[in-house]
Amino acid sequence: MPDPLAPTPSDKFAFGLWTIGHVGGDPFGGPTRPKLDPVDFVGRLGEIGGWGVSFHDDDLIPFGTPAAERDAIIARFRRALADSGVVVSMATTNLFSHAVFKDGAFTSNAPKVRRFAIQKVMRNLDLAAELGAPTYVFWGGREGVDSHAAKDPVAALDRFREALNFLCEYVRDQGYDIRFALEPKPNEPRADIFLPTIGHALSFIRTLDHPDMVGLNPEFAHETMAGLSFHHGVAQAIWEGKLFHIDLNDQNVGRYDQDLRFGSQALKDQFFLVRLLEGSGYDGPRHFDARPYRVESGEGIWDFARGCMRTYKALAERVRAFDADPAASPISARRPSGATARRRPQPFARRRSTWTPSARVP
Ligand code: GLT
Ligand code: MN
Ligand code: MN
Repeated sequence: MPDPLAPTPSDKFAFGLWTIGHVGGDPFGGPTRPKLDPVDFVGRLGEIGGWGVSFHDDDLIPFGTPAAERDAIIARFRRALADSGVVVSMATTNLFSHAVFKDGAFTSNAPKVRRFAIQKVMRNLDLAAELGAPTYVFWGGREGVDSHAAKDPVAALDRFREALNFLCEYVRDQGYDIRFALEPKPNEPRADIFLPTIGHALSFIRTLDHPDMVGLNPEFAHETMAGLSFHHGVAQAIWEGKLFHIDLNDQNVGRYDQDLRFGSQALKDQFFLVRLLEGSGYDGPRHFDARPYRVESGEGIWDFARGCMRTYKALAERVRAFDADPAASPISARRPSGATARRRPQPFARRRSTWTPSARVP
């Protein structure tokens, strides 16, 4: 009998190269396992039923790689995608590792850094389009401060908006079929990061020139770090038509960004999250931004990946049982349905015209 919890491509499970491929380093210790070749990564992911892969530019093509070598890496990766059947479900930019971004990328106080950051995104957008990624994520890890004296937060939001407006125009000019998804996080690696929560990001999107092109990539760990209900945050993103992508993992309240295995900690929260996603009509990737434990190695990292996917399917199965249980009917009658989600107006779209720049704090 087939295993009902075995992942299949129709489940749309996806992983970033930096997740299962994480080498186990943390702020207090170096790597504990070797780097995975992206080609082996997609081959293995396809074998275990994964559907999509995501990557930062630097995950695939190390920073500073000469052009000819870059082309060879891309050609090799393309072949691996074709052989494995794995699709590129999302791409993003590393605007946080290199020292040039030590004080931010789009919101750096240095105009040269801001320009370089935009060029780095444009270059990887070209690759994302070439490889068919429908979604491009922006996680502004360094877009913040460690001291409030260091940056004018109002000017920083202007700069952030200017960068996204420019990049939206670029995507339109090139005719790429790509939408942007902002990933909020309250802190780490900066003491305070701009656009710290789903709510902040939703409000910011309304101020953009092309708000329809921009949505969210919320992450369970990040919203939980802020002490908020991920379930309610995701629900509001769905309600506004802004859930473009999602980062699934697990997290303890009040800790550093743990990126734990999906369903390893807040099982009840994850149950209601799966119920919300499955009932809402969301048909995007179920993307795991989780990292195998530092003690893990070899086959263990793939057990970790399988565990994320199986747990999602196990919870989806429990959700179906819950909603079919007459004892739960007073609750399941209020289940979020796809029809409801589609019928919803998008309130921000109607309110957009009432927003003017002068309404902001000068
Ligand atoms: C980084 C971060 C993640 C983001 C990635 C996308 S990078 O690993 O911790 O939450 O999703 O830039
Ligand atoms: Mn995280
Ligand atoms: Mn993430």
